[in-house]
Amino acid sequence: MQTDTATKTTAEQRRAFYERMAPHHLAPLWEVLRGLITPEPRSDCRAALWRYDEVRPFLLESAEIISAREAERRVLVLENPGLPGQSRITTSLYAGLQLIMPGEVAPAHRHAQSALRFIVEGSGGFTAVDGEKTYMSPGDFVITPSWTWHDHGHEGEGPMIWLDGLDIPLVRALDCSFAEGYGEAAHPLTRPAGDSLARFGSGLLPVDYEPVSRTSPVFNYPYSRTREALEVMRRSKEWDPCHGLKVQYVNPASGDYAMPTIGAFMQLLPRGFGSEPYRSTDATVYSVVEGSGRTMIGEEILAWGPRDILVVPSWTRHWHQADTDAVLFSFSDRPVQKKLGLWREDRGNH
Ligand code: 1HN
Repeated sequence: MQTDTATKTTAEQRRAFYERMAPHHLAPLWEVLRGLITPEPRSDCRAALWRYDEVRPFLLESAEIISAREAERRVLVLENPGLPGQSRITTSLYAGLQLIMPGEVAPAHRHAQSALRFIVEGSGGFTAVDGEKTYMSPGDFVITPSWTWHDHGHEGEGPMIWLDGLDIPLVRALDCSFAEGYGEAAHPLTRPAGDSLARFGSGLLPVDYEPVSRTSPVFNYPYSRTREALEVMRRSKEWDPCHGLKVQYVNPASGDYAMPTIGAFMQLLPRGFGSEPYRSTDATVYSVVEGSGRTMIGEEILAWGPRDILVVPSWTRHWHQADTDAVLFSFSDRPVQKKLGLWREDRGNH
């Protein structure tokens, strides 16, 4: 019989060996291998729910503590309870709720990170992206592409609140963050409000159009259009057992996701609908637009209503029940996983 010398060493001998090599920046793979290559996704990200009526008072109180200008962006970060202090809502994505009050400005800057805004409350607020303003209303999906100048303002009344989703942890993992301030509150406007939507979001493209970036040239997908589309589509009663009626936001110039790093979706669950269990490798953030119901996530039951935010971790079986007609916006890192050939989904209980 061949002797296996390694198995003869004691735990103490091994520890001494590891200690001798550590100053040389060497470490034994066999001690960590099983934690590195897990048979299934194993995440610290946990299922969580933020009730809007609990969060909103803190957000409004923040306006008494700091101005939007001083804060640069007055945001309460939605920290995943399993990832405290890391400014992450999932392992790969950041989310926060941003408040801007009438007359305030969030000054112009740009960064490598891509941002989405999903409008939750208020009207009369706007964001300007690379020289074009768009006014924002609840349910609108608004994009700030990587490295575009952007500032926000508010010409209306009452608080303006939206959910920010950024690829900050992804960009951090790749160490490719760049950022700069414009130096003035607002970047100059070069196009009228609504120009991008008319030019690129009408089933038309400028003749001979060549994309200038990987992000959609449409930067505000108004809820009025999305909601109307869902309402017409529901008439055919083709419900997906796991998703109800679910659509994804697209870049009209490529047919790809609207953003290169974040996929965004909207779904309608009719009153009384109970979805079948589903899981996918992209941890997903949901923002409830309309209606109420609950989502079962593993062993947890999260009951939600309008404007609540919830997160489903990677590869965690979940299903929804809608008490009323319900509309859910969601986003995840699905475009990244799909491009890398890593994305998986699993329907039902197998
Ligand atoms: C940012 O630029 C915005 O432009 C919001 O509204 C949140 C969080 C971290 C870094 C940059 C915005 C952000 C952010």
